[in-house]
Amino acid sequence: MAEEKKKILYSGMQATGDLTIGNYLGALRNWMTLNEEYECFFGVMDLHSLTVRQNPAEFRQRARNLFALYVAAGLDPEKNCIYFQSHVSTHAQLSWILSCYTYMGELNRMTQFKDKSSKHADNINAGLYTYPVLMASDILLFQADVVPVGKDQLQHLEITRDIAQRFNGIYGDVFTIPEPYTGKIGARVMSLQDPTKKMSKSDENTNASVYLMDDADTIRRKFKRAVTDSDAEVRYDVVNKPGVSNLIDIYSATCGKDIKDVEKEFEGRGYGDFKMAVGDAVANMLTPMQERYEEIRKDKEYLDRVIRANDEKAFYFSNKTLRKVKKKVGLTEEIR
Ligand code: AQP
Repeated sequence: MAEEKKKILYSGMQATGDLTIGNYLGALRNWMTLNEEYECFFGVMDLHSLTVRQNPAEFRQRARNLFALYVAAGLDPEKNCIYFQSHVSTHAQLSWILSCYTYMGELNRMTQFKDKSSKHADNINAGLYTYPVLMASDILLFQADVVPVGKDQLQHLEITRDIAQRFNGIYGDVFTIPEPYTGKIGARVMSLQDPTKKMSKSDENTNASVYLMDDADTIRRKFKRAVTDSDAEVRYDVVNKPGVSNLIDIYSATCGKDIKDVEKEFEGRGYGDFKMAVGDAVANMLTPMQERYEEIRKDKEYLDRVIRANDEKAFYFSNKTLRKVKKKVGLTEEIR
């Protein structure tokens, strides 16, 4: 019997900072098992990262490190397509075409543009504004059926669907209309210094985030200094005890324990003990990944080979869509 064709899943991360345990527990860790059910494409979204000014030398390193981390975290580059967005020219090309099918009124409604422009008031560039069109292109090029998105990206997935439906309405069925991924979603990890906002890789306060490459002492120190409250009871209550609740979430996601069991485990033990346990658990989770990462990062030949093969696969796949789009809109065919 012919094997049933897997649905396609698309996701990626920006190289805007070193990955945090938020990126890991919230996304990367769950990507590992998705390839059993889906054909997966994961991008290093380096073009998106340019909407914020980057130091070129650091950025180049960081993007390569991000790729190596995908592999170190357990993403098999033979079973998933993991690649650099900037190496695959179809992204930029489709993005231009789709920007001609996107209305300013739609982009004006994007809340992330408003948030990011207030954060980077000295650099409100057009890329920040048209970011959702590039994101739509990423997804539509691969004919993705599903996209794992956090709440803050849901609006961008909706505009992706609108653009695709508009295009299909004019030219026939060109794009698959993507759905949000509804499977198991990872934990939402909050800042250790301000538990009302999410942990972010670009947060300037390095004590607010635990990075995947932090050593065990640094991790323990960051958890020890994490902002909590004064009543010393390890109890889950996001509204009144956001700091402790965030630590419970992290511990629960790291050890695979239920929140109720975590509360029971630390009943009457105070915050000092609890913070130490969270620090130890996170350090133990990260150590094997850090060791694999060091090995992979040193093996230039292996990394180059895997990057080349995956870039080619991503180009081959996405170019099928781009060629179709170009034909539909009436661009002349290339003569080679
Ligand atoms: N704190 C978090 N908790 C759970 N999941 C998170 N993700 C990010 N932060 C948390 C998930 O990680 C992926 C990374 O997506 P991205 O690189 O495109 O950017 P982002 O969501 O804006 O992540 P950051 O770390 O906050 O980056 P900056 O600082 O550049 O804005 C996504 O799947 C996201 O849901």
